Amino acid sequence: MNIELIKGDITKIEADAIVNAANSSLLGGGGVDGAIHRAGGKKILDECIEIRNRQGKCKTGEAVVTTGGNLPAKYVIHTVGPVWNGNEEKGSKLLANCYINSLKLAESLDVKIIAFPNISTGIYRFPKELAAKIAIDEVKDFTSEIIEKVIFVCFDDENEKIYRKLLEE
Ligand code: AR6
Repeated sequence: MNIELIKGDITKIEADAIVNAANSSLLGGGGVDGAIHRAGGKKILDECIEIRNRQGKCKTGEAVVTTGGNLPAKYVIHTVGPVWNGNEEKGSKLLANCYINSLKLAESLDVKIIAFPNISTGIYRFPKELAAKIAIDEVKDFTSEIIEKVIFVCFDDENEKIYRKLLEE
């Protein structure tokens, strides 16, 4: 899989799927979650509510899919990152699961291009450097016959710098 780094707003990205850093309620929130629901429209929330009614909340590290609504992306994969609580081992495993489960779900949908935000590094306060290392390691370790490109979309300067450095190594 090719890896690309973009600085900007994930709601503008033309990919088959974009990933949302959601919360377990799946009912929207702030940060990238708020931006995706605002730009994508009501259809995304309606499908999230259907998923809630079917399976209950989405557990940390797991992923579900909805339409992209009004977004350029066909699908939104909603994953729930861990809230940082200082437990590096447990948090790292859960964050890795977000990337793995999103990629697996994308494969099942025949997604060729997928874009990830920097999951958990905003409101959930996960250390940015560690989160970036986990994201890049998991994507590099994931071999796929279906997914051709993974785009890391960094919104803030700090994340962009960290990703650029790690990807150049
Ligand atoms: N495009 C790309 N990245 C963005 C955008 C955007 N439009 N907006 C923010 N980011 P956060 P979390 C970056 O807080 O830490 C929500 O309320 C941001 O700079 O969105 O996983 C949910 O409902 C940061 O690097 O998600 C949950 O309750 C990254 O996205 C909670 O926040 C993640 O920041 C999840 O917290």
